[in-house]
Amino acid sequence: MKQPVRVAITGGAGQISYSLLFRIASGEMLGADQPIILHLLEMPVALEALKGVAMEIDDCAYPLLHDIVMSDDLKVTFTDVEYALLVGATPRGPGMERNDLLRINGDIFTKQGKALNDYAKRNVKVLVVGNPANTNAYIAMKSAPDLDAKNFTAMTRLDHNRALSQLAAKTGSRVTDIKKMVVWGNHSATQYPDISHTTVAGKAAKELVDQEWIVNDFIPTVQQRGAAIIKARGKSSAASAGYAALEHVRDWAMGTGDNWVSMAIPSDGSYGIPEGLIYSFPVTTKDGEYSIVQGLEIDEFSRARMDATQKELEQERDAVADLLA
Ligand code: NAX
Repeated sequence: MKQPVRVAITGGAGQISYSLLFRIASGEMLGADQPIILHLLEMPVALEALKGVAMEIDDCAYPLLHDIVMSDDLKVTFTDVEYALLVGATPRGPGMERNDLLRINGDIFTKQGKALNDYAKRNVKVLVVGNPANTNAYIAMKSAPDLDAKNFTAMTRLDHNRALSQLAAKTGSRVTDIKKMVVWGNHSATQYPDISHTTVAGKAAKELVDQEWIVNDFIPTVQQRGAAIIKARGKSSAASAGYAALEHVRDWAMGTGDNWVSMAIPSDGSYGIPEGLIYSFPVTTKDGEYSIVQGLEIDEFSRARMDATQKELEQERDAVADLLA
């Protein structure tokens, strides 16, 4: 049997964690032969609720789960962890400006980045789910100078999965028939779900749907899906977000083969995106490393949308610059 790995999840008592933790403990993220120790972080006020979640996890008697460490202390949570799923964040409250939200979460992710820098394993893989996810990941990355910047990522997998399912429904196909889906940019309403390179059962997706549907239906539906779910359910996406987080880490750790997935990662300058910006790209993964899919032709329509979401990310980055000085 392998040695257990320590997996940190922040916001352990929240609604995303309530679906995510059980699946991680069952082995769905890191494999059926990988024992796990869960490290769960919460705010002091939610520690009692977290205990309740841990009781339920205990009651599943998962064979792979060796221990659960619960704390409101960053050192306890991040010591020796190899995976860190940063889910907890302050939600946008009534009357709160976008910049206020950036700065409140900026403070949280500065501290978490520093603690990862000081206490986590050197190969720790970090996924930021808490919004604004890309910029929170940027802040954590910049606050962890001793860790490889490449190990800081943010989640656009939910957007990617939403795009797959919309296109499958439109073309009457199965999601497994769809290859080479791409989501570019920020996890926000400026994101650009792009089917220019996508195939459906081997045929170019763009030949199966018309441009009018792409512009007026597909792109806005994927961009606004989070808001549509809040409107219908009265709460934000949780189980789908938890599953996307699991898939993001699973694919990063275990490999995608030649299938493309979308991950927000520090740009290496590919496709003209400024270096270091946490921007969603199409990637493949192998042996625990991701690589950006190279050589895609970017037409004018795509470029304008990729630029718009880049601009938003640059504005977010600039709004928190002084926190990192
Ligand atoms: P909840 O409010 O249900 O849970 C968040 C939990 O985090 C709470 O229990 C809270 O006490 C805890 N928390 C807050 N600040 C913390 C801190 N500094 N340290 C430790 N714990 C802390 O939110 P939930 O629905 O679980 O969503 C979590 C985050 O995911 C939100 O920021 C949300 O906006 C974001 N999302 C991101 C998505 C993505 O695709 N990237 C999609 C889903 C989701 O909207």
